[in-house]
Amino acid sequence: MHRNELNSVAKAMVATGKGILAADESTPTIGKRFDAINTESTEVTRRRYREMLFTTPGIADYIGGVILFDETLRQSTSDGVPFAKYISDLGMIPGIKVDTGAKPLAGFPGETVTEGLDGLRDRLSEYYDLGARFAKWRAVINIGENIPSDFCLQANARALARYAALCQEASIVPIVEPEVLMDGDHNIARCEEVTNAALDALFTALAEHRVALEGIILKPNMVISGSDAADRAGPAQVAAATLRCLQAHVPADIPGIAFLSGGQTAEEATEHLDLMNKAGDLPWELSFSYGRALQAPALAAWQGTEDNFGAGQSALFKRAKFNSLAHGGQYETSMESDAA
Ligand code: 5MM
Repeated sequence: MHRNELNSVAKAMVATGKGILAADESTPTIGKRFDAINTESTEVTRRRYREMLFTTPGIADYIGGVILFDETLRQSTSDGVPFAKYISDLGMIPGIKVDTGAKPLAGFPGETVTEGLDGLRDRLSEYYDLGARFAKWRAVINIGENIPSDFCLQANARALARYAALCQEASIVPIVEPEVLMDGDHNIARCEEVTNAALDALFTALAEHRVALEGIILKPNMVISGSDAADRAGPAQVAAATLRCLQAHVPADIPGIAFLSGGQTAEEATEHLDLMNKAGDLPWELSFSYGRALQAPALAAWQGTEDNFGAGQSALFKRAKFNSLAHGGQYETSMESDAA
């Protein structure tokens, strides 16, 4: 695929008012989500839950791309339409998580490196045939005493860049996700310092690996206080620090930035995105690629029962709509109670 075709797909994923639904939980992760609502995780229940999300009436007005897990990409709706076809017929773009998870980095206690490069060229070719037009790879960076090490940032940045180059070779747009975790009691300044270093390593590696920046989507964390920090920074500070960090590192060639939510509440994730978009002219689309911040209310409403299928869809619709408004800087926190 030529660079301009990759660019067209990337732009469509984060077009005005649109964002990405991250529904690519691996089997262990979706198992934890289902445990929390006392629902058994089986191939059947996982398929039905994902069907609830994707068939939400009106969802395609707010969602440009849906990230799937391998199992889901091979599943179909109750009417027998493959999910990838169902999603693209609605005008959304199907994507696939291709990493095989963050594994302990040997010799570096407390740090991880994401695996999945072996055989990736062949897997990408199969995923393209199954309908995927973008992919996702998530690096996980932990903040702690004396970590992250520079070596960990470099190892993860190089893996992300090798993955991105392979995706573009296969005519697939890579979502590049270097996640600095919120876990810990660090302050927002420490998160900013580590996010700056992670983005610096990433863009150096992307250049070295000759990745076409106009054909990727960046999926970063927001710059935010640790979840156990004593005095957590407020929304205005989060928005300002995140924009400062992105403006210092992300070239204007990138068509879009789509944040992960990382453990923020659904409402926080929407408000932060909105404040950044209200701040003014930005060189890239600033959108969302939320997993928990889109799905947590839907899971809570669904509770694993058919009776609540519609309630789950309504909960997802509300978050998708509010995040769409936030992408345009047109969300107000008062809308949360108005819509209750
Ligand atoms: C949806 O969760 C994704 C898959 O996680 P595992 O590989 O651990 O099962 C995850 O990568 C997600 O796409 C991103 O972290 C963004 O999700 P959040 O919940 O942080 O918005």
